[in-house]
Amino acid sequence: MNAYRSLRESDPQAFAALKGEMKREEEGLELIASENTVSPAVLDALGSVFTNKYSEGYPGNRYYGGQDFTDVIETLAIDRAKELFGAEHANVQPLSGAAANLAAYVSVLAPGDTVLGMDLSHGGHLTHGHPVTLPAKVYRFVRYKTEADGAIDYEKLEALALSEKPRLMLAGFSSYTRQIDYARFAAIAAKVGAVTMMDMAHIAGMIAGGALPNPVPHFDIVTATTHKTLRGPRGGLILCKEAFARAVDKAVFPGVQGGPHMHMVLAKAVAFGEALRPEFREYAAQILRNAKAMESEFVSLGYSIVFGTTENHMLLIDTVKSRGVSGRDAQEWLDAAGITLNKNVLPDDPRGPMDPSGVRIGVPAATTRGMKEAEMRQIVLWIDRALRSGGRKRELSAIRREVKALCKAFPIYR
Ligand code: DSN
Repeated sequence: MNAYRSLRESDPQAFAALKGEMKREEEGLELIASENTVSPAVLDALGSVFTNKYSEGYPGNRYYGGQDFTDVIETLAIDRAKELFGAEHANVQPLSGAAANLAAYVSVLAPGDTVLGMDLSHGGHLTHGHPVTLPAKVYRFVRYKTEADGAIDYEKLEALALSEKPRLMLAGFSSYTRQIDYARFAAIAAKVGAVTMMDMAHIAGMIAGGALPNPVPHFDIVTATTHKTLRGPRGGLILCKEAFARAVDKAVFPGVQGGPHMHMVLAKAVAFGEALRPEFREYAAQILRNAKAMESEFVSLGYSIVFGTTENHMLLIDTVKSRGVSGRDAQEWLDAAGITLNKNVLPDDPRGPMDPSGVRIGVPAATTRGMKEAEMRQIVLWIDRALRSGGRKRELSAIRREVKALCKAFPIYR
């Protein structure tokens, strides 16, 4: 807490909110699949003087002076990202995953071009062509779906590609638990002459840690965020084949962004350095073991697992089918019990996105604080108790006390 002395003294109101968030994170269980907790070194980088610096351009070729050290850190981040994923080219400037995806589209598409992307309720992301987004107004997105068993039917996908003749075929997801067949996907794209793109935002850390197959050799362009399983600062990343490097760099800056956020670039370099260490491989493997432990406990309690099973860090549970509780109630009751997750639409969900049929659960943050299979099983029992509680405050408070005791044994920032 002493580290924040200046903030406490100069702005007690802002400091009070920070203190509240620190307590919330330490005392609660974070199960939002896209969240994680960064190391103290990444936090140091984010709070550094690099936030003061403008650096439009790229290392060795900037628009403003004073770039001696920005060039050092951006080159470090680029080199580490390339090493981590075996990529030919890396752009570490995207401010977020949405910005990375937008820049990727701009780099290869002309307005009106057709893109195949995964349907939102089947696991795709908003930026993969949902009608409310800007890319969907500029490009023509055609969205593919998953099958009843949770898999993608590649024969159907090929038929769709042959009939729609996309310029870009996009793989990737934000609420999907199965492994994509990268080679098959790329082979279909090759048949129709489409550029291939994979959004690996959710699973970048598991890929970096060797727990999941690497899409980079198969795809022309791969986008990611750096703050999910990769456990870095909030931000985006684009990896691509050398042939796309110039177009991608131009699309990021000046195409869709201005000055990069260099404190974030420093933090990315630090996080990539951490992900290159052997401990990170163990972390990625434990994420997978923890997700499977949760799955088997949910199955033994009779829960309906969406997409059939999990092959990554997250699970989707049909709470309506399993316990007659809507996704919104489940999220609210669990919040009251000190367990944070998000309500989530399920494939072709008959309910709206603000009160859908299920929840998404992720284990990366709990795994970061050292929790293993036994804790995962206990967490599932608490979730089940909360969903059976009918929202009764006394029961949710009792669970919260138990959650707090467990969290105390697994501190985030010692
Ligand atoms: N909001 C992120 C997620 O939760 O999956 C994706 O951008």
